[in-house]
Amino acid sequence: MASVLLQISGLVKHPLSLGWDELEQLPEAARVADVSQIIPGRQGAGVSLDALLERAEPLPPADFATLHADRDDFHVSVPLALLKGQGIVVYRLGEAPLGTDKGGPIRLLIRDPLACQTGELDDCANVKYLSRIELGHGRGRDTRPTNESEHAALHEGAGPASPVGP
Ligand SMILES: Nc1nc2c(c(=O)[nH]1)N[C@H]1C(S)=C(S)[C@@H](COP(=O)(O)O)O[C@H]1N2
Ligand SMILES: [Mo]
Repeated sequence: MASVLLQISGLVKHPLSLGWDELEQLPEAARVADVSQIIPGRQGAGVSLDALLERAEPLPPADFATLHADRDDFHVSVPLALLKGQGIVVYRLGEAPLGTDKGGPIRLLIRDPLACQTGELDDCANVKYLSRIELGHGRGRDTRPTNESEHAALHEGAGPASPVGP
């Protein structure tokens, strides 16, 4: 599978274009074999975001990571320092790629998220269909809902209650 699943770009020494094979080749220490053991109710396996960022090597002025889901134009920008130790990049379920029904092919999961809108690293930062991580200086694009009605509308649109998909 040669197609690129996730790119890491911006203020990094080594921009990365990661496909299935590159993700599979990451060492054991980078791997999370079963995300349900860490975050109850979540499924799949992946790698730590820290391991990917270590390989990309953010350059000194970089202090924000912007997580882009180009599929549905959803974006989250969080301080790099807060992400440390928190991000799991889930990309497989059993032997298969993570399905879009679970936010695949790449789903970011935060180990200890705050409730939506209570802080930087909240549930809303669990980005589905993650396609690019852009390192930058200062906050980047962030389209997370900022109030309850926006939040409800977003969930309505994404949820199974919606009669027509995007
Ligand atoms: N690409 C994308 N990721 C997204 C969203 C979205 O609309 N698009 N919604 C976010 C919000 S607001 C929340 S609360 C969580 C919900 O995901 P869950 O139902 O798996 O908990 O996904 C987040 N990730
Ligand atoms: Mo949310």
